Amino acid sequence: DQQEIQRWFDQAKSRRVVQNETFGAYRDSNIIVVQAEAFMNFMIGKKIGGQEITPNFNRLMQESMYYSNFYHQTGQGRTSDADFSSQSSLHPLPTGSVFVRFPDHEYDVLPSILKENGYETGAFHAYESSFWNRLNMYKAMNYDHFYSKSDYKMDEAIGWSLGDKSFFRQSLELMSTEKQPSYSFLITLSSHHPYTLPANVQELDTGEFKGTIFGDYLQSVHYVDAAVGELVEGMKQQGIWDNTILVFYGDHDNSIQDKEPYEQFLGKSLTSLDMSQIMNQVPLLIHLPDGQHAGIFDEPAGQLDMAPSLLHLLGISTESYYMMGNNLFSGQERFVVLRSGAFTDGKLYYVPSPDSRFDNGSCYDLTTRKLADVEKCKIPYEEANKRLSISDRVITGDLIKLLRTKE
Ligand code: GP9
Repeated sequence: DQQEIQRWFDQAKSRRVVQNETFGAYRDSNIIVVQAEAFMNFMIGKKIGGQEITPNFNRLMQESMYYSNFYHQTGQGRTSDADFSSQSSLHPLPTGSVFVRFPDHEYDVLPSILKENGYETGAFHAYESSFWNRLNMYKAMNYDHFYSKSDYKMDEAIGWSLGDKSFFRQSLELMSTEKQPSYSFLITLSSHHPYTLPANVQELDTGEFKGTIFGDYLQSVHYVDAAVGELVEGMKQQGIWDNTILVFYGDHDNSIQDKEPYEQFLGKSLTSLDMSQIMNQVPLLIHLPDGQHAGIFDEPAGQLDMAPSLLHLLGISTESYYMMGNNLFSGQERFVVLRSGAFTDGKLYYVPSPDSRFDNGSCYDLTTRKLADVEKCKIPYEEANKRLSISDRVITGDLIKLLRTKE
């Protein structure tokens, strides 16, 4: 069992660890990662009544790497799963949250690795520190600081807590006291379900969606987008724009499952494949300090890919780490497995059936966007399940510690 797991990680390493021109190209840059609440991909670049939903994101996209086929890989642990997968490059669990169930097990996580490499590290989230067991988990992840609700002045009340505009402004102030290079992980909250914003911050005319949860969702995303615009301005004023890698991604879907508002918004009828992609895709944006490598990248990618990719840019080898995600800068083909057992390699897209029987699942050909013979998905299906099972065994059995002693 352990040998099989070790063999899988060795193969993953040979795909991931690459010395090319981007390896170390941004050595010692500061990093700010923004994990945005329920921030999905379908409304990026879209307008309603002539008004852009995400004008700031769209502008930033021009000088950033935008991953248009990026998937969240979360399960029942929702925001905490997105956090766990992005920092550890392992899958979340099939039930519950790793943060709650196994905070004391060993993982190769970004804050801890960066701290070992001379970074000052901080997690920022203006909510109760105990939620999702963050206080314990962030200690275990070796963050130098965890700034939670009590570290912020509640000067802008939105939804569950502080509005994201104030959250970003105050987070930048807190960051300015840290030594560089620094790693800052910011978790937003204003676009949390049920998405109701105070009237004075509603700046989007949601037209036909006014008074619906879908309209409220677009409204809240528009507010978060404005906050992101202010964050970028704040970073420029603070003099850190040119020496910081800014990463922005959505944590998970908005829980609005009903197909109709999406069809109405996008102006077309949607297939099951379209809906599955809409509900599982979140945007990923990477802005490099010199604005290089900007463009739209449509090969599949997922949250597990963040840690190995950032470490590659910083020139920190991931050779000794137990990570499962792709290195987005390796030039290798990518395979993305979702917690539900769905997967894609960019050519095929498989959706499991509720009874989990392989043949009852749907295997789509992404070129025709039509159903293909399910047998076409057989080999990647086995690989996807192997990955989920290895990840589960590593997490629940605290295997990283054990595997490392046997190296
Ligand atoms: C609360 C926030 C919400 O701290 O992270 O988490 P969610 O309910 O989206 O998982």
